[in-house]
Amino acid sequence: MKPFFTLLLLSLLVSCNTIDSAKEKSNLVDEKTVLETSRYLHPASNTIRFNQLGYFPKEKKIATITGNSDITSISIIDLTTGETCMKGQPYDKVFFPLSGDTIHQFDFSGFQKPGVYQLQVDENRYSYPFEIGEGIYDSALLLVAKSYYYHRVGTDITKQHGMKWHRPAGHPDTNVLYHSATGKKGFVASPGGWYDAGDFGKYVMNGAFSAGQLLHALETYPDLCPDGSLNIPESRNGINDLLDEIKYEADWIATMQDDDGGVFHKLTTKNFAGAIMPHEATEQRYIMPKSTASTFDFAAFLAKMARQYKKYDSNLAEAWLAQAQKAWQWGVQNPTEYFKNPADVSTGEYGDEDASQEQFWAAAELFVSTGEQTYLDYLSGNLPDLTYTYGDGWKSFMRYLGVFTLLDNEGSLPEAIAAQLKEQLIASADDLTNRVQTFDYRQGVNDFQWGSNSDIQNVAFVIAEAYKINPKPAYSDAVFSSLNYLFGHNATGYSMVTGLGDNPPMHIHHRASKADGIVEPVPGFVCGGPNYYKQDANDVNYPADAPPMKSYMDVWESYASNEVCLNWNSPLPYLLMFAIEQRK
Ligand code: G3I
Ligand code: 9MR
Repeated sequence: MKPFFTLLLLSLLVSCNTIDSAKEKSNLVDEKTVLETSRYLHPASNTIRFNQLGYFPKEKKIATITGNSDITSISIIDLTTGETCMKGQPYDKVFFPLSGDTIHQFDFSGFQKPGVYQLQVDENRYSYPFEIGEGIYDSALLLVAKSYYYHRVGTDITKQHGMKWHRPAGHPDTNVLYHSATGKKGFVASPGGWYDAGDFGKYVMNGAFSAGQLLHALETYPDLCPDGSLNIPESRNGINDLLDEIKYEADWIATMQDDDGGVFHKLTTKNFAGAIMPHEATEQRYIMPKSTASTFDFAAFLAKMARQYKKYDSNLAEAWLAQAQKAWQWGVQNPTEYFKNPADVSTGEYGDEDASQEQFWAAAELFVSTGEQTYLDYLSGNLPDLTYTYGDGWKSFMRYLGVFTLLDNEGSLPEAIAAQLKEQLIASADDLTNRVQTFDYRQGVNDFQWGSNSDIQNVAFVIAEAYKINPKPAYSDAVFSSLNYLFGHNATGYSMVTGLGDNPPMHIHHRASKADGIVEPVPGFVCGGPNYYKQDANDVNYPADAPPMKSYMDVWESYASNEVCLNWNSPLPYLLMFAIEQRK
């Protein structure tokens, strides 16, 4: 039976809101919590799709039953009593074009009694067990936020904090060589930070962006990952644990600035390593050339971080802010330094040939952190278009981050700008909500690209921000249904997050998970998800003619659908926090 941790949370869940409860919460993120297995009353079939973490009592609840058979009745069985507590009728069959399935749906929104249940379809088909309750996301939030700890570079992942996934430190990065394409010579130290993904690279583009999304969660919901909640080395140091974790990345990113203010694009080997543990990957690492996009991205993140950190260490916060301002100046003077991999390098490129979004985000954070007119002038003349396009991930979600920061600080903006941004954000959210309501499993995406799971979350992120301006139920429903997709209400039957739900990915493209000899992958990671373009090498056996929503394989070989990555995890703490706040 696969590991999961849905049911065991029932007796353990605690309020996520107070520092007083942090001690109990840290107990949740431990090995026992992750590994306990379920007690099914009836063997389950994964043809019945829904959110494997469960539902809030008052939430809309729709199960989708695949398998093309005619279904006449569905019941809800209470697992504590074994009794049938509701009988219902599915809707008529319909065809789902994105998954190629003919399905029935069953709406049990009216059933609101907290408990643990299985759905019974006709005589002998049963779903995974599921919970109805207000605590369904509390521990999931902590596990997902904690996943960044496992990405830490240059430090032991200890048994105390890493549980069974403890491992020796990898990549001290104290002797990193300047690649000749930088025009510089010699070695430099650039230690720490997070691994980007399944690979061991450190990329400013994606690191700063992901940290920015996490910081936005922290700014919006400052109390939901308090000190002591994540069981990381800094727990109990008087600082919010999520902020401590982000600082680990900030300390590395701050080392990536050249003397002239420009920021080096990445720190990687020339080629990807094999499937080995971090400490076994000892190839020479290089600092790669500077880029405009990374420089603005760096400026945005450090300017944002400075605001959060100043109450703990004002000197450090000031130093970061000064670095951010210097980066801004370099970016303005060097607007078209687009990064391309040097000829002898094949690690991730993270290229961006239009740095205007990074610049907008940087201007927004710098303006809010300094109040200086220069930044406001830039913002006023460069308000972005907020029409959402798929693939709006690390490259272009940055403009939204800028807008969110500005609207969170509306008081410092000229009224006309605030009004225009709000109007555009609402228009974007309305469009996206309409997409959610239209597409098969009620997810906001119908073009499934590399990292589609992040696209789905980013759509929900925009909608959740619009909810701040106009708290209408259609918006919160759309966010919830995106979470439902992620945790199992989808065409694959997987919960897309390791260690969460009854059927999570087990063979992610993550080198440590592949090489550590432990059956369960490192927990709390969102995998990339269905990718219709299937850009893997030719050794992945997707189902024949896999339709878009089924272009996913839980195998190590599928880096194009089953890798994990900083920016695929980073919207999730925010979305879970949104949900937790809406649970009543
Ligand atoms: O947007 C186009 C779409 O219009 C087109 O129809 C489709 C088919 O050709 O391609 C789409 O672009 C793809 C893009 O991802 C967005 O989906 C590119 O082909 C594809 O090559 C690109 O993949 C990127 C991948 O690196 C390969 O470079 C991913 O965005 C990016 O997230 C991923 O990032 C990697 C890092 O390089 C290294 N670390 C791991 C990380 C995650 O896999
Ligand atoms: O493992 C690599 C993964 O981390 C990257 O995101 C991906 C795309 O750049 O590439 C993977 O490496 C593969 C390489 O591109 C082609 N040969 C097989 C490698 C995976 O084992």
